Amino acid sequence: MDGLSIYLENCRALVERALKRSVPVSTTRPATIHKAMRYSLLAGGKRLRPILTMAAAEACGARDPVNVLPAACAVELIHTYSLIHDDLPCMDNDDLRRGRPTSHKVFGEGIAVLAGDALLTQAFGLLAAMNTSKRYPLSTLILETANAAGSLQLIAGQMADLEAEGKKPSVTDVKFIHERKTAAMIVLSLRLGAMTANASPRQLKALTDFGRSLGLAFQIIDDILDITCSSAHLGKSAGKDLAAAKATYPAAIGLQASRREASLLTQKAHAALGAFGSGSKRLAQIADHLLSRTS
Ligand code: GRG
Repeated sequence: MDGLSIYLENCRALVERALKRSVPVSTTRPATIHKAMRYSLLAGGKRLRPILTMAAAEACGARDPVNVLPAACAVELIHTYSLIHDDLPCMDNDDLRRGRPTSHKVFGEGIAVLAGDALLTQAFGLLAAMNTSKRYPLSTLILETANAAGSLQLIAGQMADLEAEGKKPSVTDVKFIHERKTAAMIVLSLRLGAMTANASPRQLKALTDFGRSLGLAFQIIDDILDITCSSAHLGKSAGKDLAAAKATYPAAIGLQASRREASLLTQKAHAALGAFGSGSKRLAQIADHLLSRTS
């Protein structure tokens, strides 16, 4: 394994252990809700967002990754909630997620809604119990998170995505959706890591710029993979964007131009890291890794 693969595996192992402890065990009453929360949360997934939280903290000089784990878990809980709700019949109506039947297929719609609600709520519980750094009080971390998950960012992106279905999308519309639906949570992941590590304002701004470019590139690659890969390979339903006439980069500008755009955005992400020197090595490697990913 190369250095990055080992780093990602180590981060993932820490995150998995912390995630297992972040929600009640599945025998806790009422058992079904805790089973449903754990079913989706512990179903694998790349754990990209918590890894970014850890790598951002490291870039800002954090020595012990353990301090950042509650924030890393909080972003993964919010991400998992958004996937459960996005898969519901009233949204994207998906049967497959992280290589398994979706939450509502296993537990029914009502429990899937509640499992998402409970994960979102627990994310704020994890943040509220954190130790914070000198520059960034707890209220700042909580407000950042509420903004990124709220009706101006994550929900705004999902809302615009629903409204755009079936219409020929302009690249401006798709960018609006992707920046909110995907990039906002990636920016949040990085900012929470940076804040936990007491980042300077300059470091925080650099990581925010990095996250905006990386987040958009990540979603463009996701759009491309939806067309070029199978469901079995992705562990989620492929080909749905075209079938549902979703607002995607390939639909707006074609596959080749989308690949070029993702590559340009990755270069932009690298440029944003200029101020860090070798401290941001892992973030730079992750950006390249995401550009060339095949699942
Ligand atoms: C329902 C509030 C609400 C929001 C939904 C996250 C989302 C917004 C929709 C899910 C579908 C989608 C294409 C989201 C864009 C972000 C994205 C690419 C999610 C998948 O993230 P990965 O690839 O998934 O990191 P894993 O399973 O690896 O964590």
